[in-house]
Amino acid sequence: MRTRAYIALGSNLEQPELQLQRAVDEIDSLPCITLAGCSKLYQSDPVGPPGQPDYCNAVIAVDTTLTPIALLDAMQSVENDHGRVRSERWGPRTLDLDILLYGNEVVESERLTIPHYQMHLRNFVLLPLMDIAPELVLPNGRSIKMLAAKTDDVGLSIIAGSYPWQ
Ligand code: ROI
Repeated sequence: MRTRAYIALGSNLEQPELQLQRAVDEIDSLPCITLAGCSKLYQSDPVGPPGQPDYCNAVIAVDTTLTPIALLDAMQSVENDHGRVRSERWGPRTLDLDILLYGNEVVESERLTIPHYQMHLRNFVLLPLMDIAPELVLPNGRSIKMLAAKTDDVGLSIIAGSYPWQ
């Protein structure tokens, strides 16, 4: 069975735009995953410890036959291929791939929480999601449109339109 999932991409090290472009291409080429949509490319002020570079952010939709945990493994292996080192909490990173949603499922395990626990708070997630899935509704019944209306676009700007960005 194929499930529509949404993944947030973020990078603020080593040519962030290129990191995100490459990551989308790599995810699309994985077996069991098909790219179904891609937001515009955004630049955003860092959330977390100050003094780190601005981020590039985007959100993609994928159709996959992988289970949530297998999808997490696949995303972590793409992160690792991009030289991701897990050090400081909320510190700078070459590539972050967060599973936001997996169909209408709720997952609460040691490794994985779906929906992503902070997605409703982050304009760099909600506004890219609005690009590709404005009618989306979370498992708890809250709509992306309503959540996006409650956020603002402070610190967020569009740096490229439709995919492929470069
Ligand atoms: N801040 C921004 N703007 N974008 C991100 O993708 C991002 N990712 C993170 C933290 C460190 C919380 N801050 C971020 O993981």
